[in-house]
Amino acid sequence: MKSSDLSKIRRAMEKVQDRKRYEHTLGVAYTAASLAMRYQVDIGDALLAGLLHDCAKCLSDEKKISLCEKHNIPISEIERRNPALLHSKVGSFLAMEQYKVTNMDVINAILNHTTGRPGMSDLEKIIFVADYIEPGRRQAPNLTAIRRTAFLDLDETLLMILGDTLAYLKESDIPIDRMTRKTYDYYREKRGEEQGKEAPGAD
Ligand code: DGI
Ligand code: FE
Ligand code: FE
Repeated sequence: MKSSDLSKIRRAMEKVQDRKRYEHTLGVAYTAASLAMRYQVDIGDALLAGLLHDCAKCLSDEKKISLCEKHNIPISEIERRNPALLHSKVGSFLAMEQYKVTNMDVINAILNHTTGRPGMSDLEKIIFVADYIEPGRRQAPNLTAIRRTAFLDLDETLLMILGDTLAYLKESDIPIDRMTRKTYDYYREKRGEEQGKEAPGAD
């Protein structure tokens, strides 16, 4: 991806997003680029996925639903009840159709940025994490520790974010998407297996 293409996409986001969302978009793109440097992921891919991750966020619920219906994108029961959840799915569709992104890792990073999924690539993890820790985010608990951990251990950071998100959703009585819990369980089990292997004397 040429830097002129990235500038074009940045300007497009400035047009389709309100000011606060655009500031968040820039924060995610640059935070993702920093994490890409740390974890040796392509910096251009991180910037592109960061810029586009919320490209469908400012569409109305009706528009998100009608785009899904028009293009045969399935809507789950929980998405129908919480159409805001659809912005990742619709965003990954628009990234392909409207912004002509062909790199499937970038598309998956957009698609999975809200709930995560088991077995994420490093780029997917980076966008998921950058979305939560970018400098403009202020309200989440434990941000200081999560930001520090992001530059030490990506899987541990996923667990911290997913744990806090699940707790927040439960507390607020907001229905939980099955994938959010599945992702949390997957990374908790993965950590358990890794710790089991590292334990002294374990065989
Ligand atoms: O689009 P952003 O606000 O930048 O961030 P995001 O795409 O991660 O969306 C954040 C919102 O998504 C936040 O309010 C929590 C919510 N969310 C995450 N997992 C779930 C969820 N909402 C529901 N209903 N169920 C989930 O499992
Ligand atoms: Fe989002
Ligand atoms: Fe976001």
